Amino acid sequence: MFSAKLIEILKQARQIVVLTGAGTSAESGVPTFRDAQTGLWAHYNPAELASPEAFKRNPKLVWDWYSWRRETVLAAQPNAGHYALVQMARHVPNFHLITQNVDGLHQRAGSEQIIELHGNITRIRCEHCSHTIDLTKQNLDSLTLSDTEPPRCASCNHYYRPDVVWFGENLPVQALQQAEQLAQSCDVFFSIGTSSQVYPAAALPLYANKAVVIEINREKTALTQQADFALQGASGEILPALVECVWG
Ligand code: BJW
Ligand code: ZN
Repeated sequence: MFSAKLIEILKQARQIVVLTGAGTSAESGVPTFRDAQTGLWAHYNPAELASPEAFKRNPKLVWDWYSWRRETVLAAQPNAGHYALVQMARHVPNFHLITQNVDGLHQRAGSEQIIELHGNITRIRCEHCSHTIDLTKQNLDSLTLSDTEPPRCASCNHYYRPDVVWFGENLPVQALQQAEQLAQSCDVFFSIGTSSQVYPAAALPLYANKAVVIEINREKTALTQQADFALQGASGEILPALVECVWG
């Protein structure tokens, strides 16, 4: 299933960096970003809801979209692809996981020291004073909920918003710098389940100029042509098979 050359490269690898995107969680039942528009939300364009302008225009609409997605995420379980990355980390001297995902499923699978580039949907933060609430630890019911607007911060009365990075907003500076440095120094760079359309994350494989770049995706993407190896298929199937083949 995998070429002997690929297996040898991975066996020799000293520093692996993995960048994941929404496709990694698809087999957990979490819709990918561009598919997050089913049912009630079919008429909305995700790219237009994930912006500060949308929240300003219609805070309750954006709040409700995220509440709906948060429920899906909290009910989902990590899949075989998430667990395979936990295994991979145990076999490689230097392993780093960078994710664009906001669902926290890598953490729940047991991956450690994850670099989150786009925040986390299970946290909310005050849009003004940044007071943050982790909704995996505290229930939303503890806030005053209204039918017409998002909950308001107890200390400054501004709205809470999801603690994620919207289009037009800067990524967390330290996380991005660390991700760029890791990409520059690694010998193998995986890009898994991402359409490679959203910057600056999509540029990370370009920083990995000393590395063998391996893509795992169901479809061809903007990166496929430049990748050294493009493994086409579901990450929940390919990753466990690859880890077993190389380190099993
Ligand atoms: C499977 C699978 C299976 C399915 N197995 N695979 C340079 C050039 C052009 C534009 C820009 C640029 N620099 C910045 C910009 C603007 C913008 C941008 O990139 N726009 C592009 C769309 C053109 N970037 C930004 O605004 C960023 N901020 C920034 O750069 O600030 C400075 C600045 C501002 C303004 C101008 C210039 C500079 C912020 C980006 C924040 C992204 N946030 C989101 C929302 C997070 C919260 C939420 O979830 O609601 O993050 S957008 C969305 O995209 C989300 C994702 O993390 C991110 C990436 O998506 P991903 O993961 O790739 O998912 P999909 O759905 O696109 O693809 C899924 C893939 O999985 C597909 O390929 C499937 O085939 C595959 N798949 N099942 C394997 N089982
Ligand atoms: Zn506040």
